Amino acid sequence: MRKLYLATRNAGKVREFQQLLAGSNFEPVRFDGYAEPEEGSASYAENAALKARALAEQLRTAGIAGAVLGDDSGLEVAALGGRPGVLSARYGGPSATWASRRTQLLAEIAASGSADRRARFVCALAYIYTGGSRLSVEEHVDGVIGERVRGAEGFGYDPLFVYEPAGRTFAELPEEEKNNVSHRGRAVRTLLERITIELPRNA
Ligand code: ITT
Repeated sequence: MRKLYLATRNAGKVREFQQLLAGSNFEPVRFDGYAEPEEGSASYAENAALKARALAEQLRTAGIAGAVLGDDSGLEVAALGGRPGVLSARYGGPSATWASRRTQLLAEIAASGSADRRARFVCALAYIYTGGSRLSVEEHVDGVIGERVRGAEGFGYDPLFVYEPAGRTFAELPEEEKNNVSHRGRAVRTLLERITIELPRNA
């Protein structure tokens, strides 16, 4: 079992990684001293790499060897031209709460006058092994924005994101069902495949 240090301060992501990596060769762990870097606005991939590189550097300084995983994700809403996208965590400004972000998003969609409810969650992962190997993957899942919030599972925008094949929001699905189809679930499975195929043993 190899330790995989998670470059995130988001408890919802950590829970999902724990479930998604169960049964793999990786044991997901947090590093208490993780200081998150300032995120950019160019791309999910760049932000995921920024987070992974920052934690890899902090682990090196602490004399800890281990693989590192960075996640940058976001919600793209068609009626808003793909916003909030890479800026999803910053939507609504620094004092916003999750309830206020969700309310604001519904209000913005209503104000857009568009009847288009399509949306997409995107997840980029950046994997760094201390030996220097790097991999990045990006996956997404399509859905629609509900008329109101529904469900108490998950985190963030989940109560607004209706996964149409299930007819329920991500916050109404048990964690395992969300992970089977979500952007993060898909990205983790793609990454694990690529680690097996492309990297030398133990990288
Ligand atoms: P870290 O940077 O510490 O990982 P963060 O919350 O700042 O945590 P991001 O910069 O990747 O994460 O921002 C992604 C935003 O999109 C964030 O506000 C999440 O809550 C939201 N988001 C990402 N994945 C989600 C999911 O599976 N369900 C609901 N919301 C999600």
